Amino acid sequence: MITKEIREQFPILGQEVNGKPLTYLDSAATSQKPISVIETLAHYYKNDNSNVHRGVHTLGTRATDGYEGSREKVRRFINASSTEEVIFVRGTTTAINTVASSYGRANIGEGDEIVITPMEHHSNIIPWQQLAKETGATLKYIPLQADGTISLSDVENTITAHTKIVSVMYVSNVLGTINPIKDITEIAHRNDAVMMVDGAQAAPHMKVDVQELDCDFFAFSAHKMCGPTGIGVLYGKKQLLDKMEPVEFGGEMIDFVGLYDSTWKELPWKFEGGTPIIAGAIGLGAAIDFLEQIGLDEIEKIEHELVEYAMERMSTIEGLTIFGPRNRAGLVTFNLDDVHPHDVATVLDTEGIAVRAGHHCAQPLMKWLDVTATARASFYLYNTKDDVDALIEGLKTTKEYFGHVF
Ligand code: 7TS
Repeated sequence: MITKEIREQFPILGQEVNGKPLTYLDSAATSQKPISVIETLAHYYKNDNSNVHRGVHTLGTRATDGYEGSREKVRRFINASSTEEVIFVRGTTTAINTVASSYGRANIGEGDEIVITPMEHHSNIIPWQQLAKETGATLKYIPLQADGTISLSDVENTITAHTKIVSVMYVSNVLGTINPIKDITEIAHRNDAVMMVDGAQAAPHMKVDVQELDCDFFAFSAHKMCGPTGIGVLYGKKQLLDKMEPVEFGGEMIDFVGLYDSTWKELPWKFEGGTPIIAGAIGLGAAIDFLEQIGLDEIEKIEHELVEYAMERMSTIEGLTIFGPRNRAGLVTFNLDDVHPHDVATVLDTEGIAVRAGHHCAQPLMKWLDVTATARASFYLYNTKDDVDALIEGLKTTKEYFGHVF
């Protein structure tokens, strides 16, 4: 599919905002949805809506087949070895909290270490902070290099025989850094630690193979990859998940319930207490179909060309600072002179351009960058060079608008 054809699949992109054609550059926050995903959700509610794993009636079977069919699509998408290793959760945040609460509480104690990095999203910091506080474990950070990358010698020096869990983002939502997850996993395993990967900014944009990475846990959210909100995935290796306790108890996740004791269903259902996010999971399956039809390699290529072009054009704007390494995923975080990033985003919005401004749920990273906030333009498969050109014009307008201040 050429970009024009891809764009036509996204009805929302055809509108005007503030009298200008919409330029959507906030896909790292959430992606837009193609018509196939929107129609899959509508079709499900119009035709098949029912609860799963219970009734013998036809609608119940259709809903269950759709829900479990999506699990198989996810398994294939990340190359998990079995659907038992694919747990549907609310999103990346819930996936990480599940591992911290279940695996963490059972396996971490005083004197143990949890290793993360200062570039993590809050959802990959706070669950570990809480776990460290509860258990008396130590939270350690792999330091960042000046360009916002991680060096493997620092990883070697930070992970020790006391480390029990290492949790690192694959791709930074602020710097665009692509972390060497396979190497970090190897170092974690050499020290008998388990490796958790926050894949929220990776799974939508590049081919992920959890067996190749050899990570123990991998988390991602459907809404950042053309799917609906409210659904995401926790991948975990079967031998670890088998030994872990559920974190939510109730319907759907039980085998036998007595007055004083109960037993759980087998994997993956023991982690899916309550009526699951059925339509969401089916919508995620449709999103995977869509992404695979275009091809993850192709998507990576589109984004790479866009980010290279954006970096080149943005570097010609005087007073514009770009944060993060040269080699990066499809996003550019920046500040313009001394204009507050919220003001930059507000002026850009008047031009129909949607960018994110703020701390991007990465306050420790903002401190490391020595800024309070930044603006961020993030690309996805439906963006074009015209979007980058609109951003450049918008930034010039912003400079003119605030020109009198300086
Ligand atoms: N991890 C990373 C790397 C993220 O970028 C995000 C969301 C999350 C975790 C949390 O995902 P959720 O689906 O559970 O909320 N990042 C962003 C962002 O950059 N702007 O808005 C949300």
